[in-house]
Amino acid sequence: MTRTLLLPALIAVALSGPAQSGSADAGNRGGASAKSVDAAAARDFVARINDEYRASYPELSSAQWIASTYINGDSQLVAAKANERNLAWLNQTNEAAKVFASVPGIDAASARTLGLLKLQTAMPAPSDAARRSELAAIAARMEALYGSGKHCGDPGNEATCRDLGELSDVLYKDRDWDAQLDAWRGWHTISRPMRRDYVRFVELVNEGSRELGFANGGEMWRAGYDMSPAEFEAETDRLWDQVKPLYESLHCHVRHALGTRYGDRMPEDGTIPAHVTGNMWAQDWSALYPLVEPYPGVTSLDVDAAIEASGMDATAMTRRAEDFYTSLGMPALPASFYQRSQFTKPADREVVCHASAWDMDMQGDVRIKMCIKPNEEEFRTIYHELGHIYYYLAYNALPPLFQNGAHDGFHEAIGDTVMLSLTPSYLSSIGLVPAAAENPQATLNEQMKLALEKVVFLPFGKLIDQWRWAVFDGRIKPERYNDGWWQLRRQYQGISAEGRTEEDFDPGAKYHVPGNTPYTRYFLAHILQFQFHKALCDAAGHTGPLHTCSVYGNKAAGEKFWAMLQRGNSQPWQLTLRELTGTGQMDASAILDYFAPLKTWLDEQNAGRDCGWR
Ligand code: X8Z
Ligand code: ZN
Repeated sequence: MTRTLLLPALIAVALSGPAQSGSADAGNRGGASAKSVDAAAARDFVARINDEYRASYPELSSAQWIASTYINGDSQLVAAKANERNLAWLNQTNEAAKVFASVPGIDAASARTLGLLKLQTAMPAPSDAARRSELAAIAARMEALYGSGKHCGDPGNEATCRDLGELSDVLYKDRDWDAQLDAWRGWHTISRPMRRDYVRFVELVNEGSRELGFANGGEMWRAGYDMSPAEFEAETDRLWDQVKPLYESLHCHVRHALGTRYGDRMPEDGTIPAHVTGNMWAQDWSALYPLVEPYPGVTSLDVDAAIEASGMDATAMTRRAEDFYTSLGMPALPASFYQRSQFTKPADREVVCHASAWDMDMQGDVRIKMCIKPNEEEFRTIYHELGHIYYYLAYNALPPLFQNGAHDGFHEAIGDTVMLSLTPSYLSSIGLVPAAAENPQATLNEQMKLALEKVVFLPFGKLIDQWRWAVFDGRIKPERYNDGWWQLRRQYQGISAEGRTEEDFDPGAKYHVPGNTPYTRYFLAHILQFQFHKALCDAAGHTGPLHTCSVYGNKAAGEKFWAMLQRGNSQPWQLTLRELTGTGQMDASAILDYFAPLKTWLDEQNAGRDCGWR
C-alpha cells in the first residue's frame, strides 16, 4: 500500500498515512508554546511525527489489505475506521505543525518534512469528526463497488454476470463491433450508483483541502511537485504539446485501419469509438496490432502466445520479473513476498483485481496484489509492480515521511523503465520468442507495437486529472460530470462514445476515480521512463539507437538506478533527476527520439489522408 498520495495504486492512496491510536494530546502536539518554538523544537516535532507515522502505519496497511483482498461489509467497515483514525491524526498533526511554519533557522530536512505532511493523503478530510467519518465511509464504499463490479445480462440470473476481466477479454480478443459494444456498455453500468457518492466526496475533500490552505482538492494534488501548482499545470501542458504530434500521427493511421475494417459504422467526425480500441478505457490499443502491423510476417511479436505456450504460472512469471531486477544487482525479494502476495484471483470471494504494490510495514513486508493471467499485458504489469516494490525496499532506510517517490511520476516510471529493456533480444534470451534479426522492417513492427501501448496512453494519462481538477474547482458541475468527461476524451484522445447521458458516470468505470488515485503521475511516468531508460543505457555504455538497448544484467546501470531509488523523496525531484540524467527538467525528447523511425513511417502512410477529428 502506499504511504502517501505520491504512491501507486492502492486504495491506500486514498487512505494513506498512519492510523493513529492512543494519542490524546494531538491537538497540542509537540507541546509547542510560543516560547518553545525554535529550530530544536521543530526537529523534535518532526522526529515525533515520523515515529508516530511508522508505529501506526502497519495497522492501516493491514486493514486496507484485507479490504482489497476480501471485499465484504466487515472489511469495508474496518478499513474505513482505520482510515478515519489516520485522517484524524493528519488533521491534528497538520494543525499542530502550523506553529513551525516559519521557524527561523529550521533545518532543511525538517522544513521539507513539514511541507510533505500536508500532502500525506490524496483525500484530506474535514476536521469535523462526523464529516471525516462520512468521507472515509464513502471512499471505502466506492472502492468496494468498483472491485466487486459486474454486469449481468439478466439481472436475476447470476450465470449471465460478467466481471471486468471477462468483459475486457471480449474487447481484447473479439473484433466484432456489436459484441465489443455490448461488453463496453455493460462495464460502464457499474459506476452509475457511484455518482451521488462522488459528488459528496468532492465536497468533503475540498473542505479538507481548504483547511490545509489549498483552494481545492485539485490544487492540493498539484502542490506535490516542488514547484507551485500553477507552474506544475503549465509543465504538464508543455509536455503534452511536445508529444501531441506523435499521438496524432498514430491516431490517424489507426483510424484509417479501423475505417477499412468497420466501414461506415465508424463516426464521420474523425474520432475512434471507445469500444473498438481493444481496451475498456481506450488507454492501450495493443489489441489492434494485427490490424496495423507495418510488415506482416517479418517478426513474431506474439508474446501472448509465447507466454501461454511456456506454461509459466503466476509465480513463475513473477520470478522472471524479479530476475531482471536482481540481474541489475538489486536484492532478491524476501520469502514473505511470495507467501503473502495475492498473485491470482481467488475463486471464493470478491477482491480488487486492479494491480497494486504494497509496503506493509516499512521493513520488508512487501507484496503485490494482482489477478495474474498468463498473457503479455499481465506479464508486463508484474515488471511495473516490482518497480514499486524495489522503490520501497530501496528507501525503507529513510525517515517515514521521505519514503516516497521523488515525485509520484517517478514511482510509476521505475517498472516501466525496466519494461523498455524487454526488447526482442531480451525476450529471446529468456527463451520466450525465437531470436530475430534486426532490420528496419522489424524495427517498425516493434515500434508500432510499443507505441500502441506507450504513445496511445499519453492523452489518456493527461485527461483523467484534467477532468478531476475541473471537478474539484467547480468548472465541471455534478450535473455535467459525464458530458465534461466525454468532451475531454474527445479533445485529448480523439475518442467518442454514442448515447452517453448524465444517467451514466463513466469516469467511475476507471479504477483510479473510485480509488481516488491521482493520475497525472502516469502521464509523467510515460515521459520520464524514456529519460530514465536513456540514462541507464548511457551508464551501460550502449551505443546505437535507444530502442535496441536492454540493460538486462548490467550492474553499472543497476547501481545508478538503485542510487536514485534510495533517495526517495528526501530532496526536490529536480536534483534526483539531475543525478540520474544530468538534467533537472522533465523532457519528452527521449520518447520522441525513441519513436523517430515510427513517426517518419507514419507520416509517409498518412500522406493524403484526412487526419484529425472535429
Ligand atoms: O494503475 C496502474 C498500475 C498500478 S499503479 C497497474 N497503471 C495505470 C492504469 O492501469 O490505468 C499502470 C499504467 C496506468
Ligand atoms: Zn503503478
